[in-house]
Amino acid sequence: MSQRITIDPITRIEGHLRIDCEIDGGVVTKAWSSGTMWRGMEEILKGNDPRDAWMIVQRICGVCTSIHAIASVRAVENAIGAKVPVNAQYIRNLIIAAHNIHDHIVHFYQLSALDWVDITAALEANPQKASDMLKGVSTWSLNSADELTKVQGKIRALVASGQLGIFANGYWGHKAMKLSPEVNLIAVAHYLQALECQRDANRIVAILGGKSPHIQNLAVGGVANPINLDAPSVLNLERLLYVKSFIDRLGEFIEQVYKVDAAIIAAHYPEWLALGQGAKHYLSVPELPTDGEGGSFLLPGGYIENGDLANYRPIDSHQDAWLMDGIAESNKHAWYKDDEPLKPWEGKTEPDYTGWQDDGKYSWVKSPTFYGKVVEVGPLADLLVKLAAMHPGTVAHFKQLNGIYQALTGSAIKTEQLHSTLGRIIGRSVRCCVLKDTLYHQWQALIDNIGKGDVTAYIKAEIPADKEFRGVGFEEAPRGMLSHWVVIKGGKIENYQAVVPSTWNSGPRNFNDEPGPYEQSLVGTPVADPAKPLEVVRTIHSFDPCMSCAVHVVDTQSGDVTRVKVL
Ligand code: NFE
Ligand code: MG
Repeated sequence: MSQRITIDPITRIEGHLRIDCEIDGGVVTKAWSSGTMWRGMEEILKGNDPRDAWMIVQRICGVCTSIHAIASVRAVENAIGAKVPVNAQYIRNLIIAAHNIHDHIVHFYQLSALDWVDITAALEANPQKASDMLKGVSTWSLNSADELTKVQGKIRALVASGQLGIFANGYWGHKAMKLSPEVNLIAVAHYLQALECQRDANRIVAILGGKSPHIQNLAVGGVANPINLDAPSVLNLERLLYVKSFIDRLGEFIEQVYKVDAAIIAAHYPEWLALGQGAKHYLSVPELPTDGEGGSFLLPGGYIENGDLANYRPIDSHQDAWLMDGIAESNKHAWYKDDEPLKPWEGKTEPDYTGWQDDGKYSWVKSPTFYGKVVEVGPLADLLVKLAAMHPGTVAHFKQLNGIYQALTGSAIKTEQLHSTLGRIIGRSVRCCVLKDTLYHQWQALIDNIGKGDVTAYIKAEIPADKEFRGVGFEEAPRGMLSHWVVIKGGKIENYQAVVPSTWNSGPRNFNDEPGPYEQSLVGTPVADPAKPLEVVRTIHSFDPCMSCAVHVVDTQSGDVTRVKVL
């Protein structure tokens, strides 16, 4: 007899996500992913100066704020052919890298670790034994027995108080939890230390961007940071050295803690290398442009079909016509009209709420496709594409992580095993290492360029009112490929669509009734206790859902949207 479970809401994510599963014989046989929250940004953008759009659209999300802002200025710059000074690219790149690192650290430790770590079991650990386990793989000073003893004391006090606070409502003691008490203790210690380190990443964003979340320093045509190494109150040497101090601290945490922990978690749950496979088609875009035209990038992008890395197709530019032509969104199973796929510049967002229909409409998230295919975006796509491209940093960091895994398990992770729940977790850790390297690189590039006497960070961009423009801004965001599409007429915004990473991954069945990546990834997952579906949550969390991004609904044309009543 099959059984239906509904998890609503999924917690430790951003926004409102409902997951339904049909379970038969202890295994998920069918799944539905539904964005249950309606938002509307549309009327605000309509008729605005395109140069202001970034400030508005970064309110799509409080998590990946600067990401939307940068995608937006890129879209407008692309539309009008604006050049961007290299200093501005470097400053934006530092913000992108720091922001992504922040996001990944928070995901691994604060949002998903508790799916694998049993906090209360850490009480049985021997702190000295735990500390000894890390000798040889990590030089992190806070792995000492003293430090771990202190952390154990904190947990003991929490448990004794009967109020687990931030650790309340976990699946403690669940059969699917497999870490030893010592590894649980290490993970809790790093959970707490990560709260400090993620702040360092955000400080980099705040110093360069004016504040975080929601940076203030962008402009179509560059950035608004006045550069003068010797003057007060501008981007000067003191501030740049301050940024560097945070890069150094972050770098150590990522190398000595995050990379090691990702390998240790994987080594204790190797069965999750065979579970959670999503769409098996992967898309990512090149990121961190190093010239004013956006023609060369530090990190490669590409497309992989059917998981076949040998047939990977590189994407070298954000203006790649093949990339742009392949993207469409459809609404057959989403609560909007226009079931047929539409290209983003022609995209519409007219609501059509029907209530939940298993075989009809059941989500506010649209279904994006690439040449008609359901594709996964995000850290796993990013990892596979970069491995296929033989990106040296990615290859080296993955090898190192895999070395720790192999030392613990006796065998190495094979590339084919990365199409999995653990593949996403490993992908994020490797990506964090790579981005940390780019922080050093871009910081030095900025210093060197300013040292040559170039302090230009902005070139004023004019938008002629007598022409119509179309532009697209791509970005490799923490959850994957993001694109903003703008149509400009009479100097004002005529249409604006964002095709967002979590929309790609959390989308419902598409116009061919093919399930989206979340939905595909759940089929075949064993569920030990349907009343505590920890296994389902593990895989969904591995995508790091952000539903306010996924259901942003940015459309400037349909006035109807503001009159709809939801649920
Ligand atoms: Ni709201 Fe986002 C990222 C974007 S979304 S977090 O990363 O773009 O899916
Ligand atoms: Mg959209």
